[in-house]
Amino acid sequence: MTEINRNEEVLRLLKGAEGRISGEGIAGELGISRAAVWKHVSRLREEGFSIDARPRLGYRLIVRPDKLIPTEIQDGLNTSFVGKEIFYYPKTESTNLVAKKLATDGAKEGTIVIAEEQTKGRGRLDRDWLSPGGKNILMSLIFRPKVSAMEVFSMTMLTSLAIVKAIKKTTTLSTQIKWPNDLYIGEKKIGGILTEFNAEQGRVNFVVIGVGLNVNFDPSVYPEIKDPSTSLRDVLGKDVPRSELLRSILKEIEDGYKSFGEGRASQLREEWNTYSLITGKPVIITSLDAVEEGIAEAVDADGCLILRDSKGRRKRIFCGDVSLRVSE
Ligand code: BT5
Repeated sequence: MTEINRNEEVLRLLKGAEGRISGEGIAGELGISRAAVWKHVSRLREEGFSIDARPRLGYRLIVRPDKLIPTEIQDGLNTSFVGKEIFYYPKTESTNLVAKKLATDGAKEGTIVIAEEQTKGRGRLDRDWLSPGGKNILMSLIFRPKVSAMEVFSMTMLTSLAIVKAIKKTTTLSTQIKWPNDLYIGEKKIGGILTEFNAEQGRVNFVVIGVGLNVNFDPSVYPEIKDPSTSLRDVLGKDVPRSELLRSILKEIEDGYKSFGEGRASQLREEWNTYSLITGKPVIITSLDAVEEGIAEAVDADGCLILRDSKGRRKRIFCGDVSLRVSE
């Protein structure tokens, strides 16, 4: 058993105890010394748990922190490989940046990087992703799918679908997906995905999927976010437990990834299309060298948007560097 697992086990016993549990009791259950129990309790305290310790009476868990620390996330996580390895940072530049380095150094598939705060959070095209510390979900996942670079968009698709499902299960709220990588509730953006990958001769070495999801922050504190934005808290009027939501997201992503690996990409796409915010709507698409208008029909197998122009002609728009706006 690793040290992290032991920490979790100690936490599980503290949570399960009605009132106090003695150091001896924990030591006996886990087959470790009382000094080792004390060491784990100290580590949990460093992570933000408030644990009362009384000589002879034992330990009592008083407060669980609202932090996305590995011990909290892994407690009750029922995935087989996603989130088994977690790198946690109270503050870092960008979780995608960290994940890309880890992936280059050989990190295992399913490894995740989580930050409470980013000093250089990024969207696509080097845009900023803004989020106050400790309120939202900022994470990156590492995958090593056996696919060509052309198929990478499926990873963005399965992630957005997974988030929609996890939000529904955890909060009952309905979220929609705005092609290619945004999540919306109503007319407001609640999250975004930044997928980056490394490939050689067309074959993918790794994919890093960055997820920024507004959970408990108040978007009005960031007037610099120009597009209308919201958070789950904003919509529900109460805080959402981040670790529970995150566990659900990880499970849904793993399930989606397994489906994808088993050749069910078209099923995922069909499901994704049912949550699409723009289907059937008039849209304006801006890329570096063109502006195109038309009706968004669907998203095809390669993740391209099928746009029908005013003359009825259909055009495939690659999801690369485009911005999309629903026209008035
Ligand atoms: C995205 O880009 O929506 C992808 C965002 C991915 C962020 C995650 S956080 C963890 C990981 N590490 C990173 O560094 N990034 C990923 P894009 O579609 O380009 O949208 C960016 C635009 O969204 C900005 O120009 C703002 O207008 C807006 N925006 C910024 N922060 C926002 C927020 N918290 N909520 C809603 N909109 C926001």
